[in-house]
Amino acid sequence: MSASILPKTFPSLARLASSSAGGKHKVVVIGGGAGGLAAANQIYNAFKAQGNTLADGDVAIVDANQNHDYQPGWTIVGSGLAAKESYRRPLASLISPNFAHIPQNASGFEPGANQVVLADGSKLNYDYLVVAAGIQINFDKIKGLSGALADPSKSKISSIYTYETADKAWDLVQNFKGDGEAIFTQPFGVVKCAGAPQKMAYMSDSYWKSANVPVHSTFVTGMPSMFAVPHYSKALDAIRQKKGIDAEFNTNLVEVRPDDKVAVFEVLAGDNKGKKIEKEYGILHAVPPMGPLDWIKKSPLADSVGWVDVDQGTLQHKKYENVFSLGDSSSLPTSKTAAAITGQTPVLTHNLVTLMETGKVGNAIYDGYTSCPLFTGRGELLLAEFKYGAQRKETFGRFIDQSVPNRLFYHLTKDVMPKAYFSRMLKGNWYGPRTVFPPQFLPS
Ligand code: UQ1
Repeated sequence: MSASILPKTFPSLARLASSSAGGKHKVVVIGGGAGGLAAANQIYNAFKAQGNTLADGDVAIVDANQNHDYQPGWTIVGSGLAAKESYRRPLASLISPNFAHIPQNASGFEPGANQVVLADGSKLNYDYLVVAAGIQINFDKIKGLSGALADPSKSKISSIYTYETADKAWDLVQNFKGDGEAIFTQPFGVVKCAGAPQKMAYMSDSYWKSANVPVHSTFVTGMPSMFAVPHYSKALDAIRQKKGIDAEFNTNLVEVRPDDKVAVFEVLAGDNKGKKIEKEYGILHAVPPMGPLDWIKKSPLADSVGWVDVDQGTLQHKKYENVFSLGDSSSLPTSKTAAAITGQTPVLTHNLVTLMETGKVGNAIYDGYTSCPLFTGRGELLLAEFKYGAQRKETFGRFIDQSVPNRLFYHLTKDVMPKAYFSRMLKGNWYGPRTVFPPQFLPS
C-alpha cells in the first residue's frame, strides 16, 4: 500500500496510513538517528530541488525509539555542563510529516526480495534501502558491569555511553573526594566517538583541580595509543602527561567487582599478554566494547565482521545495488561520529538519487572525513579532523595548530554544534565544514 494516493493536504493522514507495516515505499530508511534523519531529508530535498517532489510516504523511517538523543552531547552531560534532557527530543517530532514513520524496529533483511523484516514479523517492501541502524553496546562482555551501572551510588561506576547513566557519571565526579584512584577505561576495538573515553578523564581532572580535590587518575585503554591518528596521538599523550594522568595501553577492562571496588583487566600485548591485573578504584568510568547489531550481523547485508558491507567511496552496498549505508552500522573504515555523517550524507544522497533517476549510481566519493572534538579541560578543546588513511583534513589548520587545545573550539563544540545539529543537520541542511566555509577555502 502506498500513501502517495492520499491528498497532499493531509500529511498527518498520510502518515497514519503509511505507518502500518506491510507497505511499500520508494526509499526505506532503517534508523531515525543522526544518519537516518539527515539522509532521509537530503534525499527528499534533492528531489524537491529538481521539481520532482517525492510523494508523502514515499520515504519511510523505521525506528521504534520514542526519543532521539544528541549523543555527542553526552560527554558534555558527564562533565556537568548540560542537562541530558536538553539533548533529547521525541523522535516523532523530528520526522518530517512528508515521511512515513514505522514505529517498530527492523529485525532482518531479505535483499533478494527487496524486503525488510520488522520486529512483529511483518515485511516492508522497498525500491531503495538506506541502513543507518547504529551500533550495539556489548555491556555483557564486561562481567558485572550491567549490575554496577544500575546502582552507581554504591558501585561508583558509570558511563556516558547511555542516556540513563550519562548524568550519573557527573554525579560521581562531583561527589568524589579523592578516596582511591579515578580510573577511566577504553575498550579494545571500535567504539563510537573513540575520543570520548579520554575526554571524560580530562574533564573530570579539570573539575577536581578547579575544586581543589586531590585525585589521581589513570586512563586504562585496550588500544596501543591515545588516538588512531599519530599526529593527534602524540599531542594528546603530552597533554595527558602534563595533567599528571597516568596511562596504561593494551589493557582491557574485563570485569568489575563493585563490592570490593576492584576492576579486572586483561593485558592484550607484550610480555604479559593474557595476564589478568586487578586494580582497586575509588571511581570508575567504564566504556563497554561495541560492535555490529546482532540482527545485522546475521543478515545477507553484513561483511565478515557484521557491518553493512558498502563501498568506502560510494556508500553503495557491494552486492545489492539498491542498498546504501552510512553511520555507525556501515563498514566505512573511519571513526564513528556525527561529523563523519556530515561528510557521508551528501555522497550517499547524490549517488542514490542519481541511481533512482538514471539507473546508474552517481559518482560522488566519500574521503573518510570525520572529526573528533576532544575536550581537554574546561574551556579547552583539541579539534581532530581527519580522513581515510589517518590523514589530517583540518578546517582551520592553515590558520592555527589544531592539535593545540583552544577556547574557540571549546565553544564551537559545546554551544554551536548542538544547535547546528537540531536546526540544520537533522533536516538535511548541514554539510559540516562545508556549511561554514565554501569548498575553495577547504583542504582537499
Ligand atoms: C560537524 O559538522 C558536526 O555536526 C553537527 C559536529 O557535531 C558533533 C562536530 O563535532 C564537528 C566538528 C563538525 C564539523 C564542522 C566544522 C565546522 C569543523
